[in-house]
Parts: sequence; C-alpha cells; structure tokens
Amino acid sequence: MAHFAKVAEYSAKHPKPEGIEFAYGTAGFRTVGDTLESTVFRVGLLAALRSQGKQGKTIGVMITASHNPEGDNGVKLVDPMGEMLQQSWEGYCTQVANAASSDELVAALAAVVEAESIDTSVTPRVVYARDTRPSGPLLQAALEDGLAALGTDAASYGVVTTPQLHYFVRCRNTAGTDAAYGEPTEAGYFAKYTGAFLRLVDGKPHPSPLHIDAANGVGAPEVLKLAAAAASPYLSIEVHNGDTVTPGKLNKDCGADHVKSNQRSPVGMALQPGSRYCSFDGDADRIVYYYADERGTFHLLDGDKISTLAATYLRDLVAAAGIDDLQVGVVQTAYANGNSTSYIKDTLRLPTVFAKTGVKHLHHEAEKMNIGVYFEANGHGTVLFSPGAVAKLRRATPQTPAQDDAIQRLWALRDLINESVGDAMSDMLLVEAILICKGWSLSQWDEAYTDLPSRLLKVVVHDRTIFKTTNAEQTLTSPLRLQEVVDALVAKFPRGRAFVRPSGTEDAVRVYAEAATRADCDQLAYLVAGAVF
Ligand code: 16G
Ligand code: ZN
Repeated sequence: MAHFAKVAEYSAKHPKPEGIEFAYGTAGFRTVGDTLESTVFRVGLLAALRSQGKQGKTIGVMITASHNPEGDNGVKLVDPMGEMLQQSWEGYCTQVANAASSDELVAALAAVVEAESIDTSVTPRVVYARDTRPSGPLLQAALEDGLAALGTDAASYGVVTTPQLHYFVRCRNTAGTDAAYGEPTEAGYFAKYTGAFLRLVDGKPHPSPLHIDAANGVGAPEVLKLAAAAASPYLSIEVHNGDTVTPGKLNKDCGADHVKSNQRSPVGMALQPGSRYCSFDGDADRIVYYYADERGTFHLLDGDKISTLAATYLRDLVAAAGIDDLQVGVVQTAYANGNSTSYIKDTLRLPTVFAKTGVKHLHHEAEKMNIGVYFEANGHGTVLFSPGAVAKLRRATPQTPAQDDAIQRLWALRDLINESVGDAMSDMLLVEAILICKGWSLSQWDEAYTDLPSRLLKVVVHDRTIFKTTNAEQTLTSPLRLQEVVDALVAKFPRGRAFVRPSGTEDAVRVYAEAATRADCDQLAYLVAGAVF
C-alpha cells in the first residue's frame, strides 16, 4: 500500500528485539525501557491510524511507566475525549508490536486499515508527551519517526504528567463546541483547575501547608507551577522528593504506590502530628494522603477514603441544591476496603458497584451514573458528571440563597475535576477544597470509618493465564475448584474476604485478603497464597 511506503525505511531504524512478546495491557505497553524502542515507534504508526479512523481527531500518546522502577518504561494511547484507548484496538496494538519483519509490520497495519475501514487520505493528528525517565528521549525519537512515517501533524508537550496529556487531548477535540474543555496548554490547565479551586474555597480560613511527596517525578515541577498559577495562600505547598535529575531516584522508596503498598511514609518525609501529607506516583495520576497522630502512628487515607469524602460532599451539595433525581453513585474494585463499601451503602446510602481493576473499567461503570465517583484503593480515580446531570444543573432554578450557593459549588466542583482520567493534582485540589470548606483536619476526615486490616500478596506462578475470574475479579472460574478452596478458607475468619486475580501488568497472580484482625488477615492471605501456589 502506497500509504505505508515509508514504513519499512523508518522501521529499519527501530528493529524489534528478538524473543520478546509485547502485549498492550491494562496500562498500555509496559516493560524494561531499553526494549521498547520498536514498540513505541509502532505506537506512533497506530496513533496515526487511530486518528485517521476518527476523521482526523487528535489522539494522544504518553510515554511513561507510572509507579514502576526507573528502568522501566511504557507507552499508551489516549482517545479523543481524553479517555483510555478503546478496548477493541488493544489487540491491534499487540499484533503490530509483535510483527517480526517490516513486511509483517506493513501487513499488520494494512489489516487494521481494512478491519476499521480507515480513510488513509485523512491527515492524522497526534500529540504526545513523556515523564522524566532517562529512556524517555530515545523513545520519544522513535515515536516521532513512527508519526513522520505516516505524515502526521504532530505536536510534543515535552515532559508533563499523564493526566495533563489526557486533558490536552480532550481540549483539542472539544475546542469551539458546547463541550469545550479548556485551553490545550499547560497555562490553560493550571488556570482551569486553580480557578475552580479558588471559587470553592473563597472566604474560608487559609489552610496550613500541604506536604507533597512527588516521587521524584514529573509531578514535582508541575505542582510547583500549579501553586504559582494559583498565587494564593489557599494553595500553600511544600514539595518533597522533587529530584527529577539524579539517576535512580524516581519512585525509589517514595510515591503513592510505595506508601499504599507498605503502609508507611516515604523516604525524606518526617511526619509531624497535625500536618497534612500526600504522595503522587511517578506520572502524577494517583494520590494518597496520610498523617501521624499524637503518638506518631501512621494513618493512610487511600483512594477509598478520597472516594467517600468526594461522594459525601457531592451528595450533600445535591441535597442542598434542591435538585431532584440527581443520584451520586460510587464505583470501586474488589480491592476496596470492606468497611469503605459498608460505609457507602449503609451510612451514605449511595449505590455502589464493583468493576474490574484498571481505570478504563471503572470509568465505564461511572459513565452509567448521574454523578459517578470512581477510585481504585491505590489512589487512581475521578468523578464524572453525566450529560443528564449537567443538563439538570443547567435547568436548576434556586429558590433560596443556600440553593444558589450549592448549585454554584457543584459547577465549580465539575470544573475542578479532570473528567478525562484520574489526576493527582486535580484530586489534590478536590480534597483540599473539601477539607477547607468543612474546616476538617486529616484525622477528622479519617473518622468516617476504620479500615479493616488487609494484605496484598504477589504470587509468581508458572502460567498466570490459567487464572480466570468473573464477578469483577472476585470469583475464580479457573483453575477448577480453586474458588471452593478459597471460600472454605475465608469462612474460617470473622469478616474474612479474599480473592485471587491474575495481574494485568506483571507475570504474577495477586492475592488480597482482609479480616477483622491483623493476625487473621495475614493468616488468611498466606493460606490463600499457599492454595494458589
Ligand atoms: C495499571 C492500572 C491501575 C491498576 C493496576 C493494576 C491504569 C491507568 N492503570 O497500573 O489502575 O490498579 O494496573 O495492576 O489503568 P495489576 O493488574 O498488575 O494488579
Ligand atoms: Zn501512574
């Protein structure tokens, strides 16, 4: 095909390493950074085709491996509304990445064009960015070759956070429409989110500084720019672990994943009782909060706590606004702490559903709700306002000043939230705004419910593909009878719950357990892991 005339020439510069199979998984392609050059080049080709298949809408490409070690890297595609790549394309990505020769590569691309009836005369548009990883510049050059090979109208955003790139994509594709999302520039991003934040907190007492562990990643420079753009005592921050230059520091003993997994503070942060702390991950799409009590005990406020805080605040505002039939719902995964789920159902009396792990699954469930709050326990999440909810807000006619205030706050909240994807900076502003409005400390926020003790184990198995699940990954359907064994173990422990799922990002199986006491929970986790092994 004439359209692919330059592919072979460019592809020769980025040969596929032999003996490696690449797979587009939950978070795109992700593996050791040095092996990814051919894959990223090919993602450039795929991004161009995806854009042509969407009549020239802008597609995003992000080069990042998030919370993974510094030596890893990854790449993922962002669809026109800033959402994750449509699932049906994941298989194309895997096929194109694994083509063994340039002939096979061209054939794989031609197959995508054929299957999707793509008009290759359309000019493709792609924007891209990367995180701070040392392998980033080389991979970016490979991506640029892939884009050039198909004559793409391409633009780089340099080094920015993953959610910023999602935001830029959405802005570009909605510009000039009713759904215009904002200016597709860094300044536009900062202006949108800080503006909404300041509208919400106006007139309340100023908070004490927030200590941010930026995981020595791209979140460090970006959150400093955010605070500078706000230029307000309402956003007073101190950045720790902000070294994006020294090799080996990214995500090392710090960042949201480290804090959540180890349930302790990151390196370089000495917690003082009464102060507020949070951690971003390496590409700033996750956030968790934490504090130390008077005795110095560490307390984590994870994605479940952020979700319940946001859901409570939204529920109360909807009630105060006097808008009928506007339901707030919550989407969780099986990793959500059992006490958070009980709290949402029994105390908040809000509907809750479970989705499979991975942001795209939660996002799709949240789209079915009026106002859908979704968070993974690891701190990745956001809030979606459905078009119906927005229409109701628009039609709302306040009868009292209090109703008017609640409606204005709902609008400000909607602007404060990055609806395209979970975003550490936007979520941080959301939490801070709610805490300022309520006059709460982290320990007051933490009072809503107490987490059940939980334990997450990784079991390396010979073949994880034999592990198959249903019921939002809470029930195994294969290997045969393993679920019965798990059920029998769980039944022995008060408030016991456990599940086994194959990882979407690593060659391993994950075992999660919780129970009424720490000792029971650990015992249950190890018993289930033993049954898996
Ligand atoms: C990816 C997901 C994250 C999920 C994790 C689970 C996105 C953007 N990221 O990092 O949400 O929690 O995978 O990993 O969807 P696992 O399947 O290895 O347990
Ligand atoms: Zn991340």
